[in-house]
Amino acid sequence: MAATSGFAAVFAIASLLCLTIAPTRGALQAGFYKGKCNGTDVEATVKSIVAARFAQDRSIVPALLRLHFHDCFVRGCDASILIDGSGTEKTAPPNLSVRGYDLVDQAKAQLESTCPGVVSCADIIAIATRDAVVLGGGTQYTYVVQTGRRDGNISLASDASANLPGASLSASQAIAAFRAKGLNASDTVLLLGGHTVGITHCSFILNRLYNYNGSGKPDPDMDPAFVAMLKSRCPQTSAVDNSVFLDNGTPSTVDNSYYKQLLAKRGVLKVDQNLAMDAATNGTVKSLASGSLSFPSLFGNAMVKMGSIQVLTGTQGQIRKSCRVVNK
Ligand code: HEM
Ligand SMILES: *[C@@H]1O[C@H](CO)[C@@H](O)[C@H](O)[C@H]1NC(C)=O
Ligand SMILES: *[C@@H]1O[C@H](CO)[C@@H](O)[C@H](O)[C@H]1NC(C)=O
Ligand SMILES: *[C@@H]1O[C@H](CO)[C@@H](O)[C@H](O)[C@H]1NC(C)=O
Ligand SMILES: *[C@@H]1O[C@H](CO)[C@@H](O)[C@H](O)[C@H]1NC(C)=O
Ligand SMILES: *[C@@H]1O[C@H](CO)[C@@H](O)[C@H](O)[C@H]1NC(C)=O
Ligand SMILES: CC(=O)N[C@H]1CO[C@H](CO)[C@@H](O)[C@@H]1O
Repeated sequence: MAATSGFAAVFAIASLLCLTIAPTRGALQAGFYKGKCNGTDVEATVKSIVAARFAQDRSIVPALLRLHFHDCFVRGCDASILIDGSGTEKTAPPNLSVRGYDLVDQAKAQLESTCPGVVSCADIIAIATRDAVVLGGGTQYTYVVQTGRRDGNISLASDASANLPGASLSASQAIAAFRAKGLNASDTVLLLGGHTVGITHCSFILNRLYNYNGSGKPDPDMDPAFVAMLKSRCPQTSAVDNSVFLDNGTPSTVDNSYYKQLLAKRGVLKVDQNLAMDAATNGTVKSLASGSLSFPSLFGNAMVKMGSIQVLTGTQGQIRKSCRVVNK
């Protein structure tokens, strides 16, 4: 009895401490903003802004996908990548050409005007990315985006350099990098499928085209005709760092073409091609290429999982007024 009530007392005190000291931590949920913005439909507001941009520039799809990935892998999906200033995440070398900041600003400005202080920048990124994926791939790519994230107030370039995976990782290194974020091997293959759209700069692949492993020759794991095509876009020495598509089947459509390219040895980054060469991932690549695993339905699940990495919820963090600046 004494033990029970002693336990109860300790429990009560612990609960009280949690309520008063620790920030409350809720889970992400579908439709978190329903009823929280008077008449404003938050998701519809973001969607119309993404649709207007997409009508002018389809490359908003890869821009937002990569922005969301870089945000989530560094300190969790807390919009820390958006913070301006010297030494913040976006100034780190791996940020190279991360885009989409202006679209997030536009959505934030509109939401602040109708619903001030309520919608996090981290949720704007997640919602906008989902909308972009559907515009780029069609309605079969629809997924229910989870919301309720709060914004972080720390952004360090050193975190970006430490957490973002390199372009030449082996499949097992890529799996390990994703496992460190709570994602498994299937998620790794599915999420690298984000490379179904967008570009890479030549600097990430010059070694594969001209001097693989110091051999003075191209990477033998790349189709020779494909090497020749990429060389024409990516001269060995050039004043400008050109770009090439990541998926040379259907470069600007969200679809399973990326996996078909890998099976044809037309993977552009080494990490992409490695997925088709390693026994830990090649089965998944084949199934996604053939359609026996459905990329349209599984990609959204993996995106939801990526979007929940180390999120701040409840009273943690803050709702930034400007996505580029931590609130005072
Ligand atoms: C091992 C993991 C990954 C590595 C090493 C990697 C590496 C890269 C590199 C080197 C580029 C080219 C950047 C440039 O030249 O500007 C790139 C572009 C891109 N990445 Fe990844 N990435 C990874 C995972 C992901 C994931 C999980 C997603 C999204 C779900 C993603 C989406 C994109 C997109 C859409 C682009 C094109 C960006 C654009 O066209 O503006 N990547 N990635
Ligand atoms: C809702 O509208 C009321 C009255 O106009 C306003 O005072 C309040 O700040 C609004 N709330 C939100 C979350 O926008
Ligand atoms: C990865 O996790 C998903 C659920 O999040 C699950 O459906 C899938 O089977 C897992 N894959 C592996 C290889 O464990
Ligand atoms: C290239 O070098 C890496 C690391 O030294 C090695 O694991 C890989 O097998 C080599 N690949 C080829 C095609 O020579
Ligand atoms: C995957 O690669 C391994 C090793 O190269 C090979 O033994 C296996 O048959 C491949 N699996 C598929 C589904 O291609
Ligand atoms: C930053 O966030 C932490 C909690 O995540 C909070 O304790 C701290 O007061 C915040 N600092 C600022 C400047 O908002
Ligand atoms: C937008 C931005 O801050 N870009 C930076 C990305 O990283 C490079 C290299 O560290 C910087 O020169 C850019 O200014």
